[in-house]
Amino acid sequence: MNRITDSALAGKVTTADRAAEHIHPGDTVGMSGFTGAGHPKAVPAALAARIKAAHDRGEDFRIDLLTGASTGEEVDGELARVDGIAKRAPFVADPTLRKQINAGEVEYTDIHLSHLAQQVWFGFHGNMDVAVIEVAAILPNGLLVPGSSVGNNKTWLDQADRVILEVNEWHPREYEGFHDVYYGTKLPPHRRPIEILDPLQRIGDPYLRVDPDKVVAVVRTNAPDRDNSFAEVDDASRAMADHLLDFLRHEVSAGRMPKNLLPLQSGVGNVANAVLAGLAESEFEHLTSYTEVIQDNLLALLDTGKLDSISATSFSLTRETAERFNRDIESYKGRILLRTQEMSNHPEIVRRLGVIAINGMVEADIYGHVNSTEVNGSTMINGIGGSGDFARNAFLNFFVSPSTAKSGALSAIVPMVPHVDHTEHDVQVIVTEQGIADLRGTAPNERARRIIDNCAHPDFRDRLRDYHDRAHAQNPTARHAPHLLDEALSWHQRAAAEGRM
Ligand code: 0RQ
Repeated sequence: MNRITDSALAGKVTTADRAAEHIHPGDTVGMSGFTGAGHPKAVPAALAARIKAAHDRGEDFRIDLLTGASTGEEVDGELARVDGIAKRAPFVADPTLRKQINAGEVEYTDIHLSHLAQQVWFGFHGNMDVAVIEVAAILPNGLLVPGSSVGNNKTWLDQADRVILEVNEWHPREYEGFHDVYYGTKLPPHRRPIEILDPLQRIGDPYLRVDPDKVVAVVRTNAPDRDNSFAEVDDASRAMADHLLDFLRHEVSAGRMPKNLLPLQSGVGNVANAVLAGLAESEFEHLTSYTEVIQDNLLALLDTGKLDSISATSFSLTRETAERFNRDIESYKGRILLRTQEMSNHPEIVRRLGVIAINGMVEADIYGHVNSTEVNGSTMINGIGGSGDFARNAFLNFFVSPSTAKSGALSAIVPMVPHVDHTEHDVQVIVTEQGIADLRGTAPNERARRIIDNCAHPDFRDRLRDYHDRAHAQNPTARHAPHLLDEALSWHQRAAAEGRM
């Protein structure tokens, strides 16, 4: 089937090398891509070759790169390997780029995923020179059928001076009808309410739009998205999933939640995957999901009939599941909606729908502050992603992690986190394989008791209790959330000195 039915844009089809010539040193480039889905597959490599050639000639050539979330080897990997990225936002998962960020060679701005598009509209990130956007098809009059993610593509297409489109035939043409792109966003003080009252409610168009005059090149590709593999569900993940499901049962029996729960958001990672697997075997029915990414087990929940609908901004599937989805795509129509990430993660909607947010963490402290991003307060892992968008505005939020890291050498419950992503004001329930700490309505000292008793690993419990007791004893006039600052910080230094980091 012809994927480009607009004759003007069909006339702009060219090679990736020619397309990449439209990207210049110092440009701010907005690329499509979210959790390894829907990123451009050809132009970034051609750009990387151009950058390498410039560096070989002794010339400077780096770009500032904005995307939806993480991309794939073809974007961050290719560009990082030629030292082609000066600044990056809002999320990373590529090992080479992570290394460069942690070596201080790339400036990384870690931003809530719902914030970046509006910050670009506000002018906080300067002018966007070029957008490189992957789509499934180009229709007449600048209408575009998106593929496996929407992310920030609407904003990049609106804001960029020049646009390069990649039409990837790996995405089924039948994607038409799976998307909802909201074109009603205005800037403050003219904003209107976003009236999504149900996860599958449409408020926008099924298409992205582009001004055809801005399109400088169209490139045809046929390449798969990233293969997002998962570890098998292990005992610790299964235990965390069991604790969490029991907690939800308790909430239903206490009358705080309907029998089919409230719309679910699950973060990326193995624990989230295990929770979804647990739900598939549970008694819960007619579930819904208002989330950011669709992982294998979320799709599996839809297949079992336990889940009625999913609103998200992107897929993040294993290759095998992605290929099966592509074959059976028609059977999912009307049950899955992909929105812009401004809408999938929108605080107003998350709060209105009463989302149940489940996200991973690196560590939590005894008072309930959560670190999701920086090991030892300094070494970036991925970024905050959408966890803050959902957690702060959720009806109920969970932060989950094994109680120890590095084969049991490090406690994931610490006296004071060395970096805070989610504060004590936001965090409601902490889950480890040891148990669950319900922090709702508690003051700091009660939180400390619950977190240490229920969530800390037995190997570390006494040390944490001793810390809390001594902090209490030594601070007679500061007992709201008592700390021994030198000792709290040296907890991490000691771990490093003992070779446990
Ligand atoms: O490092 O690979 O070098 O050993 O941190 O840890 O065990 O792979 O953890 O896959 O569950 O991810 C918070 C990173 C957890 C994730 C985080 C080290 C550990 C390893 C990763 P190594 P694991 P998971 C919406 C939701 C933010 C974004 C988000 C995340 C590495 O959940 O990125 O929530 N969250 N998005 O060894 C020292 C500890 C440690 C530790 C782990 N206590 N101390 N190192 N590590 N715990 C979706 C999106 O936004 C797309």
